[in-house]
Parts: sequence; C-alpha cells; structure tokens
Amino acid sequence: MTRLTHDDVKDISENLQDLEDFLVNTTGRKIKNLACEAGGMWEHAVRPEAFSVAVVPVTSGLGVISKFTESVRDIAIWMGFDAYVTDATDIAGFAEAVEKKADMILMADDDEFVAYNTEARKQADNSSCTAKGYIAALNAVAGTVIGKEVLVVGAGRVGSRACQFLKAKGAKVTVTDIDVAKSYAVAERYPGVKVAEDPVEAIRAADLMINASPAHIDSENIRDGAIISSPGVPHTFDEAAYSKATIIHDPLVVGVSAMIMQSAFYSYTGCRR
Ligand code: 2YC
Repeated sequence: MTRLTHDDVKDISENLQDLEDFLVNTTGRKIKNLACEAGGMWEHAVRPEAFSVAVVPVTSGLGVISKFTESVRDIAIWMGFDAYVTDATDIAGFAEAVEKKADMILMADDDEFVAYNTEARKQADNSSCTAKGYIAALNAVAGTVIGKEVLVVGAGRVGSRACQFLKAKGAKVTVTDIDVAKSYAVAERYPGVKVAEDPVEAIRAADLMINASPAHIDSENIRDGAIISSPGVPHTFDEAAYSKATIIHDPLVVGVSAMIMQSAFYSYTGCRR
C-alpha cells in the first residue's frame, strides 16, 4: 500500500470545497453523494449529526503523518458528522474514544486503515471503500459501467478489489500490472476477469480505466476522451493527459468519505451478528 506523505495531505482540509466543485462538475455528485453511491446507500438513511466519530493518531511503524488524522476528521465533519481527533495516540487514543463513547473509531497504521462502528461491531476498510468510491465516480462520468469494458491498472489491494466490485456490477473487466503474476492471481480469484500482459498496450486501447497503480502513465498512451478514475498515489498525470482525458483523483477524500458512510450505514442495516 502506498504511504501518503505530509505533502499529499497538508492542503486537503482547506481544499474540500474545490474538490467538491470538481466532483460536481465531472461526476454530478458531491463528496457525500459519491460516498453513498460507492456503498449503494441512500444518503438519508444515515443521520450524521447523531454519530460521534473519533480519529486516533497511530505512531507505529513509520509514525504519524502530519495532518493525516486532521484531514480524516475534516472529511467526516464535511459530511455532517460530529468528529474529533483524540488527544492521545495509539491504544490510549483508542481507550479515550471508547471512554468518550465514540460511535465510530478510525485509525491507520502503515498497513491497515479501518473505520470501526462500535455499535454495529463492524468495520469498513480503506482499500475496499477506495475501490468502490472510484468505481462510483467512473460509473457517474461514463453513465454506467454495466456491459462496458473497464481496464484496471494495478493488481494490488485497491486494484484487485476494483476488479471484484466492477465484475459484480456487470462491467467487462481486464486487469493489468507490471507483475503479470499478480494479474493472473486476480483473474484466478475473480473468474471472468481478463488479463492484459502488456500494461502500455492495454492502456492505449482503454476508454474506461481505474488506475490503482503508482506507476506513471505517459499521456501519449492515453486515448482521447478516456475516463480515468485514479486512486493511484503518487499521481503523476501531466497537463497533456488532462487535456485528452477526464481524470478523477484525490489522495484521501473519495476513499475516506466512502469508508465513513459505509461504517455509519452498518448501524442502519441491522447487520449486527
Ligand atoms: O498519522 C497516522 O496516524 C499514521 N499512522 C497514518 C498512516 C497512514 C498510512 N496509509 C496511507 O498513507 C495510505 C492512505 C492512502 C490510506 C491507506 N493507505
């Protein structure tokens, strides 16, 4: 999983309105609408003001990313939730959230990032929700992905989940990765997903793409009018790429907003087991 840097997240909170305006102009959806569509949820099924959301800084591994937990908090607040960053970090922070009776606790180390619903006792994970969020964006811009060829670039955690969810939605999915073995592992796990062994050749032929790869995509390999829904970090598309294609990207908001809505929704779907 690609780790964000402070540079990736430092301006997220102040740029939420700009991102929302961009999403409305390209997908016709606001951040919260897209997050609901990601999980197939009705926006008004969740009363965000009734939810207290704790975000716990985690110092393990490579440590905290400055402004990461504040950005996550501000995304929750943007959608109407009552959110805060705990004063303490790690286990003490978790205990603080429990003491404060948080309805949802979000925390991320270098490998996992979850939104735990304390009432429903269920969690939403960042990789699945990021895949769903970017599929919702692609679906919105393309009109639908049902019956359409979609190329997934990158067979990692987000890319493999994107293949799974796109196939379930009725898209015709092809996966490509510089490590061909990873592509075949995904195709084996999700029968019906095709493998393109040459990523550049596949990209040159693609009109609809989920780019879940950190690799650079040269603009001359992008088709005119392509729609590229791109969770991949680092994001290295240049001006020429933006002039040819509709490219949707942000480093954290689409995935986190989908996580938060998914986790909150668990309180309303009677999924307590
Ligand atoms: O500040 C903190 O609490 C850090 N422990 C957060 C580390 C997040 C590491 N994960 C990532 O940077 C990426 C994000 C896009 C979300 C999932 N992985």
